[in-house]
Amino acid sequence: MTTAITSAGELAAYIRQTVQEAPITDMHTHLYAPEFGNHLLWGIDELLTYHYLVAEAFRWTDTDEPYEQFWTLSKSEQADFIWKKLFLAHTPLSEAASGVLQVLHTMGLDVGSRDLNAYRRQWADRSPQQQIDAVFRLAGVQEVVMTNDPFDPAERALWLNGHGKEDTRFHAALRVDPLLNNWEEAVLALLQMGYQVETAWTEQTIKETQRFLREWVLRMDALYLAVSMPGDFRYPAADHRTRMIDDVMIPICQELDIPFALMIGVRRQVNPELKLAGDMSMLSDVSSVESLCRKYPQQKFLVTMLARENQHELAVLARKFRNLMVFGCWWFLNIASIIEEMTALRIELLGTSVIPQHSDARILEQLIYKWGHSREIIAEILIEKYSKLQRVGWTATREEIKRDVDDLFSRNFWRFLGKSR
Ligand code: FIX
Ligand code: ZN
Repeated sequence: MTTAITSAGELAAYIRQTVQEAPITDMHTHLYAPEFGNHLLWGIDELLTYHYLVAEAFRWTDTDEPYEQFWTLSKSEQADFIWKKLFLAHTPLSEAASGVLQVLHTMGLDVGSRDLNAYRRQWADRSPQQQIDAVFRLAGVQEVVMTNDPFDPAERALWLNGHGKEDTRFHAALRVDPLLNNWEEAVLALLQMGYQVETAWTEQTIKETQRFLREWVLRMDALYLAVSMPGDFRYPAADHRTRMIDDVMIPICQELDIPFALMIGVRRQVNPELKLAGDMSMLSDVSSVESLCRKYPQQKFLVTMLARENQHELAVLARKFRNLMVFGCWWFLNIASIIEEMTALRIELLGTSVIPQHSDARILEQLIYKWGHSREIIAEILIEKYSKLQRVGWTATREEIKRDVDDLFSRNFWRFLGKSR
């Protein structure tokens, strides 16, 4: 029995409810399963010292105040500093600052008290597992994909000791930026790990780097291979990146049948004094992604770009290549005004064949506000689009709306991986 919705008000209400209840697969985060120990960041002090807020707090310091003064503080002292600067001395209007308050509110805390120590006491007797269960429930997140780095000795040791796959809500993605962006350093690390490589691009180096990727994809059961690159990435080019992509990464992704995720447009460490907060965005070259999609029509590419100015061209490119799946409103784009702009243009150009959002959460509780704001914005855009159809006599059924929403928030990702959900 189909259940078409004929009234505009009923349609809007049903879409809001369906989006609010949609189970989410968050396909790019910096979260870790509990067995990764301190790699998993959670709690109010971690929320307040999120690198987005560090950057914003420094804007309220005098130019003669040494950055080092902040970095020598303890985690809770850093959180106190940021709380004073961004929440008490100034109103927390920014996306990242207001997000902290959204988390406190959703967790049922008394936001109006403005009592940071009272908030801290709320976390005092919680375990990571309990907090993961609570936050996943509050955020409506079902599964997340981690960002797993075998070049990080601490994480590498956990995987080599058989950890990493105990909590099935956490999936792995193999992240290998050094292979593309810092080959000299990567060679030293690969040699230490027992791979017989050298800086020169020899047959043996190619084979051994392939072996590295193959072994780690299989060890992690990685859903995709991921790299981030600066906007000056060009493909094809007579350079190391093209050789690494052509000779190593694509062959392994093809052999193991996994997508290749490209996150393009970051200019790392423009202000190293800010540490993790010191990265910048830059324009990217969409035609390089076009060349990759055309050269490798069987290879699936998950692509997100960091510059707002690239979004329309990237969405148009996705119309040309079915092996290209654009995803997320990445990093500096994950703000209400741009999520709205990007989601509208993507749906207008691609319909529902897109992954509109990922959270990029670094701290567990961020899932609550990052998905809270995205659900609201995406729902309003869908209401406008379905209402337009209703006005000309196309009445989507409840089942069709739920199908479309589940595609956007989860199934498009799994289908692109070739795994049903
Ligand atoms: O390269 C990435 O995965 C970026 O998302 C991070 O480097 C960045 O710090 C971040 O977390 C942005 O949201
Ligand atoms: Zn990220």
